[in-house]
Amino acid sequence: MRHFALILSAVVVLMAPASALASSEGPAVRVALSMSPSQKGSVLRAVLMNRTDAVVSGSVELMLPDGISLRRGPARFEAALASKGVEVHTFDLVASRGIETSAVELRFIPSANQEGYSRGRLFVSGGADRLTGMTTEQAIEAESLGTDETGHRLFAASRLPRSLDAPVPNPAGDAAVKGRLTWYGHSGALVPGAHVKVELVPPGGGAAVATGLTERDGSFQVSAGDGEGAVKARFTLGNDRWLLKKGRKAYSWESPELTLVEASVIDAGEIVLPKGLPSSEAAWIHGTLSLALQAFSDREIDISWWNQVGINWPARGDYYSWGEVNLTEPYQWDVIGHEFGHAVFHIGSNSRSSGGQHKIDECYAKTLAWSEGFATFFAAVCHLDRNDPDAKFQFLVPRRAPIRLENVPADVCESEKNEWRVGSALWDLYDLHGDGTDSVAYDFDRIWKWMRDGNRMASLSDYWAVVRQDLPAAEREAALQALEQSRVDLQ
Ligand SMILES: [Ca+2]
Ligand SMILES: [Ca+2]
Ligand SMILES: [Zn+2]
Repeated sequence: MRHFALILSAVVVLMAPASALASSEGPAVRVALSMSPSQKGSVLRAVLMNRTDAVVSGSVELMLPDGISLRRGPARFEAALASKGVEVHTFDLVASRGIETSAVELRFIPSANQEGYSRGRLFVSGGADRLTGMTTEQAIEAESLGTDETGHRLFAASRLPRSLDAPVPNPAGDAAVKGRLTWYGHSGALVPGAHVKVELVPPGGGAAVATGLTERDGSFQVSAGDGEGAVKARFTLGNDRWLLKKGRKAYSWESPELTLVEASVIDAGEIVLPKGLPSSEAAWIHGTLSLALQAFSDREIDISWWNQVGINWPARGDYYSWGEVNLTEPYQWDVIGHEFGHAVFHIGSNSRSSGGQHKIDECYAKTLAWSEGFATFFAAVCHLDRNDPDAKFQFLVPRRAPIRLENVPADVCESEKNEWRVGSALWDLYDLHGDGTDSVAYDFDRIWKWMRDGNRMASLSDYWAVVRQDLPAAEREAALQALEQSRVDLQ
């Protein structure tokens, strides 16, 4: 047994570099909410924790659903949290009527970044005398219709009211279903549900009789051959490139029942995920990942290397580990882009990375800075405008947010051992905003090709060696000037 244990630990050590845990700095202020009954009604308790060594100032804002109000006191006030400080605030809530599960949200908005925030959220229900609370995970569990034998956690989608087309003969001779998938995005507007797996399944469960994918505009048409009778359209947030899940259960929504018509296409109409429910927010993550896919597909870049990546939500932290992306908040587009950038880096290139502690404004191992810097750059390619004179993020590393990529603050450690500067050097190579000594703009297909060309690259200098070799002599100096503007001092 002793030998066995030794062999096992050797295997773990060998595998670690390829699947290293890469996590970004968490929120500067963490918010936790809980609900408890009191003699007068219901008390919401908010615990605010400053996780940094500095004072963090900002505003606290309580957002209540219709039918619930605050007995007294302001719903918004200023706060300054001491270094590593913890503050507890309580709010007396009054419900004017029976409340169906609705979200109570408390945001901490730092003064330094009015666009960014961290939040605590509690799903409350009950009556005038007493409200009870559920965490996001409990609420997702509660609204789920259950799980099926194929490992899907099922939810109900509905059909938006509109008149449906009558069945039309299908030239292909199959019984087929068409329709369109949408959901409510972070802004509250309906957005198309692209790149989503669609299946036709028997209403009582069982094997799918047809499979397909939604298009970029959310539309789909799937064929069930000579199938007949009732089916439901089932939408799973994933495709060949990723799969949204909690633990081992994929997130899936089922439409109302449809009836197949022999050799005809029937119209399922516009299928929409429920508004305001936490499970539907998994779709925001899917929408963000669609931009990562489009960064490649819009440029017709080969992605045959890209195996399906598991996306775990809600998770306890934002990190990439053992081939999976773990996420806390579905609205954090830049954090999601960064963590998925780690997945792309690991799966699509054989670049080296290393784990360990890292602070975005400090210097450390250049291999760690290389992998972190690339992940941040990838988030920028997915989301930021190449012409932006002040390209920046919103939620990434709240301690220093907004993280400005085109204009790095002077106090950030100067070297290729710093991830912020590695990310900004790659950004200058790519962006169209000429500034300082940056006069180049290579599109992502070139930048990705160099990632693929490199062999065991372990730093930005290693990357530059690959770029340098590929560029015509006349372009080398300008490319080097663009990279070195970020004070990365390449070898
Ligand atoms: Ca540029
Ligand atoms: Ca630039
Ligand atoms: Zn990272």
